[in-house]
Amino acid sequence: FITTFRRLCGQTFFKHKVLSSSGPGLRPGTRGLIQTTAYRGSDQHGGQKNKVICIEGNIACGKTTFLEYFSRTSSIEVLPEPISKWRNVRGQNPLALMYQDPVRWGLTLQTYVQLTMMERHLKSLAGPVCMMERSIFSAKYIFVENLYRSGKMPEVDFVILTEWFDWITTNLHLPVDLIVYLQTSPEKCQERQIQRCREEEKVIPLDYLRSLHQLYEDWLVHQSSFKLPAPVLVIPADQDLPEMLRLYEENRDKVLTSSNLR
Ligand code: DCM
Ligand code: MG
Repeated sequence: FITTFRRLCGQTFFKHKVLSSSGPGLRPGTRGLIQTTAYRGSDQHGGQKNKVICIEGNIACGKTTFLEYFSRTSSIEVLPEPISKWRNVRGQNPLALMYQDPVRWGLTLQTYVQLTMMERHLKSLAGPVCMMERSIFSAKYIFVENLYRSGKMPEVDFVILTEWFDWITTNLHLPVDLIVYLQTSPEKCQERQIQRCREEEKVIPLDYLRSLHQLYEDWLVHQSSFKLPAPVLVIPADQDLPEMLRLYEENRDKVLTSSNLR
């Protein structure tokens, strides 16, 4: 099975020997899933390793603008968050449900976020250089953590999401080369979030943005909470658009060359 898989994909996503038929939860049927995913290996780009850059930051901090800028001005592939899926999965809107009643629907949304972000990471390996919006890591360390700490996620839901997350990150190879943190004040995010006017987000209070901000700062700046999957480049992002574009340009080489770190 491992041989077939390697031949098909040119790379091992599974870190350990879990691909043997006795591996944890991987029945022979798993092979079908892998066969249908045409992901190429991270070391299959003319002998060059592919590079994955994750753009992180609070809600409405300007990640999309950053992604669009690099998409327009470079040849790298860009993978935005799969938010259209979170707003519509077979006619259901788990994002709206989560904002309406986080205690009831937090697990529902975050289970789906975890699945779709895992897909994004696997897709990012099709490189050669790929920039993705957020990551499976911030989904867990920021959003799930925040729901749990604020008492809006029951312990059993948190534990189950954690088990899933640990299994995925232990058994799948989801490499990240660089994290770009767009650092904003919660007040600026609120201003931008009100401007963009996404229906589901109308109920977000400033305190919610403040909690997410603190979790982001502890993770990426103080580096005191959770393990970092990659080095971090911090870009202050409170300025208005022309100044932000200038800063992106100024950081362009750092973003594109420090992704050579892995
Ligand atoms: N979101 C969430 N949980 C996650 C990731 C995102 O609830 N793990 C929400 C926050 C925002 C929206 O999805 O409402 C993403 O928008 P943005 O990219 O501006 O943060
Ligand atoms: Mg976004």
